[in-house]
Amino acid sequence: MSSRGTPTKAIRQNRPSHSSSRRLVPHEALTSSSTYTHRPFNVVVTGDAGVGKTCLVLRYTKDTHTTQHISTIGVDFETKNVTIDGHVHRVHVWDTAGQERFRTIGSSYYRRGDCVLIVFDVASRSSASSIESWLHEAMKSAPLHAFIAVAGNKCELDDSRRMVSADDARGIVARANAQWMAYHADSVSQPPPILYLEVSARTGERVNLLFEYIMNMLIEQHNEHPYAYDTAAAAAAHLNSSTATSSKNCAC
Ligand SMILES: Nc1nc2c(ncn2[C@@H]2O[C@H](COP(=O)(O)OP(=O)(O)OP(=O)(O)O)[C@@H](O)[C@H]2O)c(=O)[nH]1
Ligand SMILES: [Mg+2]
Repeated sequence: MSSRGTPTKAIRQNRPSHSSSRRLVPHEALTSSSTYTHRPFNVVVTGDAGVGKTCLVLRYTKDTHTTQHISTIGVDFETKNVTIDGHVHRVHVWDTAGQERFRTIGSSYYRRGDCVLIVFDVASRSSASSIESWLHEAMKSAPLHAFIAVAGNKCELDDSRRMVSADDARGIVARANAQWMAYHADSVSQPPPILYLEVSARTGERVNLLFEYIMNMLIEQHNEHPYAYDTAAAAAAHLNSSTATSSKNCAC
């Protein structure tokens, strides 16, 4: 991401839109808060081009589907309110482009990702092999508390089209999970294991379940570490730490 503001926005103005209601959102939206008790949860969706990230996001947020593949340029954004146990939670879902040339734009969004959702296509072996490299992207940029989930999309396809069996996928995710745990070996607490679920954005199968798991995990994390999710408290903490820093640097 360049320092000139929102290059994604500039790029996106030249592309056909998936939906007329889709909003172009500046980077600051990642931290915006409203009347909710915590800032929005950020879920960053990644994976190879064509695996169905945009379809998955649109199935979850709008319950719609298209058979067209219009490559995402940069990053798109959808938002949804979810009521759980009488509390309204807002989730921002960041739909990143799978094409190689946009990798650097996407990685800047990982930084505030509370969850990184890696999607692969069960009909594409190479997309499953890429899970590890997407996990490494998350390791480079996502916060330590980020929850990692993997979705094997297009699970409604019959066996003749399927190239990655459920067992193969579980093996790949287990290896990724071992790396994720090793990455946190020196952390005070170990992260939850990587979640794996097969879904179909086309039929909607298990899409809500996937996001329910993610939301429940994020709510649990929020309850354990409310400061990380409360913008007012975070701002106060930041102010205190900068006051501490400036007094430490004071020459008097
Ligand atoms: N059979 C099947 N096709 C799907 C499913 N989900 C998406 N597709 C198709 O896969 C193609 C790519 O979907 P997109 O959602 O645009 O893929 P993407 O991962 O966002 O691709 P990029 O934006 O280029 O990174 C489209 O033709 C979709 O209709 C699914 O669950 N089953
Ligand atoms: Mg897309």
